[in-house]
Amino acid sequence: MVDYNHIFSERAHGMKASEIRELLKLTQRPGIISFAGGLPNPEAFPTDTTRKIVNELLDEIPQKVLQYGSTEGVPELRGALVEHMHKRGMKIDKNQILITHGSQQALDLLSKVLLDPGDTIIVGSPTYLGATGAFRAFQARMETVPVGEEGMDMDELDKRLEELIKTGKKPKFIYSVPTFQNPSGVTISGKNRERLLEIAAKYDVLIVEDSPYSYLRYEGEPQPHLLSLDGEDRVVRMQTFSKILAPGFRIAWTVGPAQLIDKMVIAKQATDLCTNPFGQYVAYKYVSSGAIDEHIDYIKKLYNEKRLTMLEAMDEHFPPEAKWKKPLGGMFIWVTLPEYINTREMFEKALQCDVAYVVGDAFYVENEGYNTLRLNFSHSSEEEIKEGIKRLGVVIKQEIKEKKGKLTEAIITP
Ligand code: PMP
Ligand code: G9A
Repeated sequence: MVDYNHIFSERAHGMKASEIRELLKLTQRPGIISFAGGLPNPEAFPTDTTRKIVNELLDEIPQKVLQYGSTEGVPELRGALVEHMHKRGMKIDKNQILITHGSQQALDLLSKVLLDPGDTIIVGSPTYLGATGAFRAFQARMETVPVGEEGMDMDELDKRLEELIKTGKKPKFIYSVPTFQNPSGVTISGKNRERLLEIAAKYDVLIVEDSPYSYLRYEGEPQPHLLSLDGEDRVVRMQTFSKILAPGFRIAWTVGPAQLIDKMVIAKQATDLCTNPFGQYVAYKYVSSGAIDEHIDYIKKLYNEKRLTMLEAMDEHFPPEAKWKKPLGGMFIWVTLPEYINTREMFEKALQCDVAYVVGDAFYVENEGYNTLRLNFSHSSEEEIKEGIKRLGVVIKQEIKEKKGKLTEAIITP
């Protein structure tokens, strides 16, 4: 038999399976209540409107929707997105937009055109594991900066950049999910957004603004997008239809300096030629008719109710040792347990009680966060949220009791 381990590239050896993707297989088991994957609620899929749009497209332009499209994306969707972004304070041209198969592909293409093996980049601690998976596949050296209640720690970022540059390891970019971050739910404050742009300019590094959740705000005032604050072609912004329409279409858009977008287009030619035109035309109809805005209003209402239900259930069932912050938007609640708890060890026990979460350490590049976990509140029904949080509350209380007992034993009997 062939031993592939001797044949795989160095790059392939460095790749790591996504914990979320692996968990998805596990949590599809009947009876399990999963707060793991960041999945939209199936109730939120606009099937009637989509059916109508699909019929219209097949009647009106079958020769376009079933044909190959241009690598940049179909012109109608790119045009509609330019207008959509203008209305939200982002003045961009059509040649600054690339349509990709999800933002995940944009992260991959961006890495493909910017990263050589061993290049340094900066990511938050914690940060989105799908992004670190893409960066790792291109053999990036990831330096981390702590993410606190106001997002990335700007003093630490400034210090770290200075040190890295002094030692000849200038980062290519800073990767950030500035609004309702996955996994922590935190948003970078207005003051810190300006500071981030200043720091990036001071050290001349790019900023990757990955923003799938900015439209899902349930409370508080919107913060300016990093792209709107940028006057130097320093920011590349990613948005996706996955969380506001349906991830099944796999349609997202990246906006950035034309020079960078052009290179990503060439990289995409070698990857998949073009993003699926059928899905792009559906997305175009949603954007150009304004149906997307109506749909966003609908899901915001739905997800807000689920968020409040989960928070209320957590207040009722979680012990005082568990800590979390109320997220003002997005899809996640980030929980920190006492330091003597390992959520990876506890995961097996949760599964036995038919409830799942994502272990927090999966969102850290370095060995950290073993006492944290991420809960998704968008996917489950209200009933599942109440029941699942009750089950998880029992698991957490039991784990604390057990581990605390062991800790006391160890202190008493040295
Ligand atoms: N970035 C972040 C921060 C995400 O949370 C996700 C999805 N969970 C993605 C990118 C990828 O989204 P998609 O490929 O579905 O557009
Ligand atoms: O299904 C996926 O991998 C997308 C979800 C991401 C997440 O749970 O953060």
